[in-house]
Amino acid sequence: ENDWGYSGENGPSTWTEKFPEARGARQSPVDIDTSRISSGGSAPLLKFRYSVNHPRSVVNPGYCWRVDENGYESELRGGPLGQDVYKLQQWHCHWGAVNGEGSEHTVDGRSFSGELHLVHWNTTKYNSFQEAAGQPDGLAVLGVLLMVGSKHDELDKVIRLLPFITHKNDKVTLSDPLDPVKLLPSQYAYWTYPGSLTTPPCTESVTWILFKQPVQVSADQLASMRKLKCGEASCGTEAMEVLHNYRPTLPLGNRELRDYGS
Ligand code: BO1
Ligand code: ZN
Repeated sequence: ENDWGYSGENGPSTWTEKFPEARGARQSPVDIDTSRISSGGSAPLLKFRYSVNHPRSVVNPGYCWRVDENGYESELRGGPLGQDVYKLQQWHCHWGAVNGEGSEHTVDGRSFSGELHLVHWNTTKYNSFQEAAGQPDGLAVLGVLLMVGSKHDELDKVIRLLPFITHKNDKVTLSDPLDPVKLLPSQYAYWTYPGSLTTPPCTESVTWILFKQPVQVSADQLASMRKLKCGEASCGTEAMEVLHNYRPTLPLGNRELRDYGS
């Protein structure tokens, strides 16, 4: 049972009571203050190789929608990741109660309408996602800022299934081919910094790679996300909607924020 969430009683300001790591100095998200970035110079190229044709699970864990890759082969390497190879575990989304808010990271104080997270773990050094999630170089999350615009066709393969996973712990199988690369912007310039999971346990194990170029989704697609409920079906009509699920930004402190690409 999840007792944390995004409401007044169980929201981000209360997480530190049960998850002391949420008080740490390497927390996420952060505001990307473009005036204090160390330029990385020439961009180390990010390389991804994702499987397209395999069944995926689309899940409502009670605080977002999540697509599980179910262990199928994939590779993320390059960029700030050194020689290590990372594998895609799952991807999910954060959004706001209204358009114009909902991203976890902000850029010069500005919020976007949502943020997609593609969560990878270091298979070079660790044997499982759970093991990697506890290590400082265990995870790499690709962040994609979402803005309101035209309908996103690849994402729609998931959005179409959301009415079938309205309640917490609901789960369906997505059998259509889906290419995770199509969820990324066309330009691969990014910001990177060392951070944490943005939900409990807020473990400080993530190399964040946030694409500078936002991706468009439609207002209808965002509205479908807000219909998900955080309670189980047995709660009946009382189960509340996940109107928003983003953590406010935390101080960057003395961490280095690097900029790659133009
Ligand atoms: S995020 O991309 O920073 N929003 C993020 C947050 C949490 C997870 C992945 C990405 N995964 C969590 C699982 C928990 C598990 C934890 C540590 O990883 O949801 O169930 O305890 O392994
Ligand atoms: Zn996330």
